Amino acid sequence: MNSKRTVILYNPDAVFYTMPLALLAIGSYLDQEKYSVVIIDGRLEKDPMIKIREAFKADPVCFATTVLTGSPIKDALAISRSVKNEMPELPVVWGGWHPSLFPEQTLNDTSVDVVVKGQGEITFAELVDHLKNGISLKGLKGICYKEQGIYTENPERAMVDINQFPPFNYDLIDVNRYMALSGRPQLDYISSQGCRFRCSFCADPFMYKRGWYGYSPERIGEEVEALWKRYHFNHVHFQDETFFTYAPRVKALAETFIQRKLPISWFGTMRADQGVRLSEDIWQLCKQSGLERVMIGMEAGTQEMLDWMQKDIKLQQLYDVAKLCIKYDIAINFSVIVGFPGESAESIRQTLNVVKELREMSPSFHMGIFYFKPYPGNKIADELLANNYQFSTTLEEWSNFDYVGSGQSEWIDADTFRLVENFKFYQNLAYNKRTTSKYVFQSLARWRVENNNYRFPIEKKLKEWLKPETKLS
Ligand code: B12
Ligand code: SF4
Repeated sequence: MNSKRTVILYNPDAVFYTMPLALLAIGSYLDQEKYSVVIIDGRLEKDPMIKIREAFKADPVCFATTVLTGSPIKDALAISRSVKNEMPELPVVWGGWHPSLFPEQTLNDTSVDVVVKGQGEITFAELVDHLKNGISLKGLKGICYKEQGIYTENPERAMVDINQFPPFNYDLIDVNRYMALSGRPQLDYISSQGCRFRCSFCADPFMYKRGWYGYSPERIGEEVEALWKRYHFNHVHFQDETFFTYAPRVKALAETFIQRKLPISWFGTMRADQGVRLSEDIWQLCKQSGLERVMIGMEAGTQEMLDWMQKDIKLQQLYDVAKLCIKYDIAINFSVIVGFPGESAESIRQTLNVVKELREMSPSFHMGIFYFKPYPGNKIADELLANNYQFSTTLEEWSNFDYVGSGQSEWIDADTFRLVENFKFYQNLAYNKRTTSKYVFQSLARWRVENNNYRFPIEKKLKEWLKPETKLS
């Protein structure tokens, strides 16, 4: 008879098919001799409860799910409630970004028993052992839980170097299925955890306390090569918060990719200041090893706003890193945030002007423009709280939270909001690579953007009617 107990891990429904790396991280760290790990993904199942019920039959220790702020909460909540309903004795554990920010609110829902805060591997492994052996959760570092219905917050667990964790066991998921669904044979891989910076709109400094650990380049090279031999992907998407944190690591990684002759391209997240500091020989090596695209948080187009949000970059660095990417033929996805509390319409217009200048530099530069939405755990939120700003107080309310926001943003007047929405649409048409079939529309869009003239936006209405915008959540 199989004496292994099952641990059920659930990824809530979402609109992109990134591999469920958080679940791979905690699942791979569990003792495989003692536990069978089952990962069920709400994005892949029509009715995830069918698979969850099957797992109920395999002597489960707990049901655990990873939750981001926003719409994933809806699905995580619905599934957790069904689990509680059908198997009331099975502990339900929530981990990841949202419950780490709001452990008490999360545990206010009767369907959730335990929250794991921050880095999850060790805490979850200890938790599962405790639950399996019926040991009290008192003092178990890194968790919050309900003790006879009363909210209990245990001491925090310090983040540890991720090099001490085993490689992810990709066998726990159907890699080929994710690759097919994401539209490209790409491997999602995370090579570091945390971030050393302090941007005041971001959850990372709260979650990882400005700690950062990265796998050694040799380890990444070995793991990626072994995975490539199995799955034959042609692209590696590094999902790190700040991939380019440590230049010698980047250099050695590029060298090992070249030496291993891996026929892959790759993507990584970069800050403008990191890019500018990177020496030309490292840029060269990155390009040679397959660096295809970087993602850079531009955030705002005035030094005043960048300083206010503690981005710790200079506006000029955005142009300088753009020039380097052009030199080495590397694409950039920039991301921009508008509508910070108290941000003037003029500041937003200035940001759009910088976007235009950067986009004009290369058709392989793209821009994602988002509206600011606050959540506690950072300096901006503290200031808002001091001014009696009302944050959501329940999981249901947070599940309606939308970062991208099709509705008008709180700190933008109606005219500026319209301008931003029009700009978001026309900048793509105006600056993307010209094609014969769209040439006339692209020329018109360029004229509109250059002249800030969005009267009678027929092209936009037509496009929205023919192909509604893809949602991020
Ligand atoms: C992949 C990804 C996505 C995927 C999600 C795929 C999925 N699984 O469903 C997609 C593309 C859908 C996505 C969308 C968005 N994302 Co996103 N995304 C990421 C990214 C780049 C990687 C996540 C990841 O896999 N990390 C690797 C794992 C190993 O790390 P981890 O998640 O931190 O997990 C550890 C701990 O948190 C903990 N843990 C996590 N889950 C669990 C569960 C249990 C049970 C336990 C015990 C522990 C545990 O243990 C893990 C190991 O230590 C992160 C940034 C990052 N590098 O983490 C942003 C990030 C999570 N995304 C974020 C945001 C803001 C967004 C978007 C709004 C888009 C945008 N503008 O960036 C949307 C909308 C989200 C939504 N509401 O739907 C924020 C999250 C903020 C928040 N409060 O939730 C992050 C942190 C980026 C940032 N710094 O702003 N995202
Ligand atoms: S650099 Fe990126 S991940 Fe780090 S704090 Fe700033 S926004 Fe967050």
